[in-house]
Amino acid sequence: MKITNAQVFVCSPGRNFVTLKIETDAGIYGIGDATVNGRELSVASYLTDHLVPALIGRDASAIEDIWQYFYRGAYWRRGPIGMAAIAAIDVALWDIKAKAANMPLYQLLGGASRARMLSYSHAAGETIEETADKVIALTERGFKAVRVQSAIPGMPVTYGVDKAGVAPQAHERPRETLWDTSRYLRHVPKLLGHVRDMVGEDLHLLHDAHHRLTPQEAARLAKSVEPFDLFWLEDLVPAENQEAFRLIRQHSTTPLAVGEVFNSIHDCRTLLEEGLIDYIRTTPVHAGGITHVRRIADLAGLHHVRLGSHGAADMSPITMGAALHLDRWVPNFGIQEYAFHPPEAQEVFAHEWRLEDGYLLSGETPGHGVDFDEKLAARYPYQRAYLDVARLSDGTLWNW
Ligand code: CS2
Ligand code: MG
Repeated sequence: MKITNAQVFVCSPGRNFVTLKIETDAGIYGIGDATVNGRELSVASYLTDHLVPALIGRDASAIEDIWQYFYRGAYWRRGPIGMAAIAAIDVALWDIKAKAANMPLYQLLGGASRARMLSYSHAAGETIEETADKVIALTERGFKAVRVQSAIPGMPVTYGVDKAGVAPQAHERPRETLWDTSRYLRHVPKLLGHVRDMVGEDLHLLHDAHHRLTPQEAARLAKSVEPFDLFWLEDLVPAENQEAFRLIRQHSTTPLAVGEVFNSIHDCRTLLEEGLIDYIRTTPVHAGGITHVRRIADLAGLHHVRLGSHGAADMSPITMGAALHLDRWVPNFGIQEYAFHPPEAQEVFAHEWRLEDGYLLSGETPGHGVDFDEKLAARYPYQRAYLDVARLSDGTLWNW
């Protein structure tokens, strides 16, 4: 089966997405997600200008060889842009192979290890009380796990909490937000303690520190929230320095999750091999597709680490589809994040996967079960948008 065409679409149904469609001489096509929030056009160009010309004419069934060709053959390996481009090709080819085999994609990976996947979504409020109410509202929708974030008194804007519920899309240049670690470290134990008191013992509670702390501050926070029995604390520290997690591990048994910004197995090898984390957050679109996340998941499994893939709304429903087929197969599954996509995106990316009583179901149609409506997508043209930037009160540029 030969690849006859590959097209890149950049559209903005509620937010920007980059989609790759690969067509073959068998009349079967596959789609992949290439979205990197805030750098969409870079990935689109990496595909259109550099990878697609060398993709046309190749054997669509040779997924591994194509992955190796574009990874090793690039010379400039790794990095979020190149790995997202390779990921889009990889997921589209897995979609094609599963359609050609007339099987849902998880069957090609080794079949189902579970029927449904535990999921979590986001509760965030301006106050601790409002946040608790939103947590309870998600439990009433069936969620067994909820990520808990709230505004921090004295900080005008806090990550994950915006009046509209979603960070406003900054189009001219990034919105600059203020960060104050001391206020944050004092507030979060109160927030999580209050919510735990309100919801009881059974509900899984998660929290995302979004890369804001130093290892010492992270160890302090992880220790301070131990009484609240969290499912995980996420992204406590920027993880370029993987060894820094040894300090956190020595001071606390609170489960740790890292990895949504990782794009290769090398970004997490020490974390996994030394058991410094409990969940790895890599996801098909950012970490080289199904081919590479499968390798990361297998290494993680050797070291008692479970897969807890990133599932924010700024990755298209294609990535959710691919992730759920991985989740369905992977023996060391932990949890799947699901932050609801904008309604326009739900229309452009028709999908079989669905949420039911707090669990996600992958669907059984051949492929990953997600489609892409090119005509409808054309109604939502790309609009440059930036992620926020954070600064400390003295103006120091900080991690967002
Ligand atoms: C967050 C993301 O869902 C999460 O865990 O870290 O929403 C993250 O802020 C965005 O994906 C950044 O584009
Ligand atoms: Mg996160």
